[in-house]
Amino acid sequence: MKPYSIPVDLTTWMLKEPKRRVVRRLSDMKGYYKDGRAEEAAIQAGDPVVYEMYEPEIVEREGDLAYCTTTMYPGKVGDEYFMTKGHVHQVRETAEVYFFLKGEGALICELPDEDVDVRFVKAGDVCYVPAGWAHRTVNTGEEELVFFAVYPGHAGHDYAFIEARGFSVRVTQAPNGEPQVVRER
Ligand code: PAN
Ligand code: ZN
Repeated sequence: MKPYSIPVDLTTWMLKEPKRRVVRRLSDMKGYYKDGRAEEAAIQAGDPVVYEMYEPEIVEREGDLAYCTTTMYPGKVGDEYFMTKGHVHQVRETAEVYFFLKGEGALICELPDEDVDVRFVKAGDVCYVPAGWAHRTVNTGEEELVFFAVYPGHAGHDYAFIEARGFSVRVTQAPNGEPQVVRER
């Protein structure tokens, strides 16, 4: 790999000409939301895009850094805000830095069977996800939530782990309209 630079659109924060663009619709994450009926109804009603990810380079080599931006759209399934699938890194000994660029939301981090941490974030916040912690982002706002993430190239993404056991908390809209953290177990 050689040194390079790329422009970023300072309004949308999109990376210009990403090598890979991943679009996740609600139907790509069936079973993730608590309210299965609301999830199915939303899929039938148009299957919204929940988030997109833009990667400028495909980096998998140890020693290099992978980075990407994620744009999450506003929305809910039942009273549960739109969220990412969430994952733990395949190589557990790899951390990650998130820089929130637009919007407001929550970052759920969980060290399986040990600890869980939910922090409410907004544009301008930098978050550190330590090695071994599973992580998921939630858009609690009315506009897009955009963030930039950097992590070791060889980290890998273990989605099956979260698909099987979920996180121990969910972020939902309380009757007063504010986001709240609800424990699952
Ligand atoms: C992020 C996430 C991205 C999408 O770049 O991959 O926000 O979330 P899911 O990967 O859980 O669908 C990251 O944490 N990379 O390691
Ligand atoms: Zn990650």
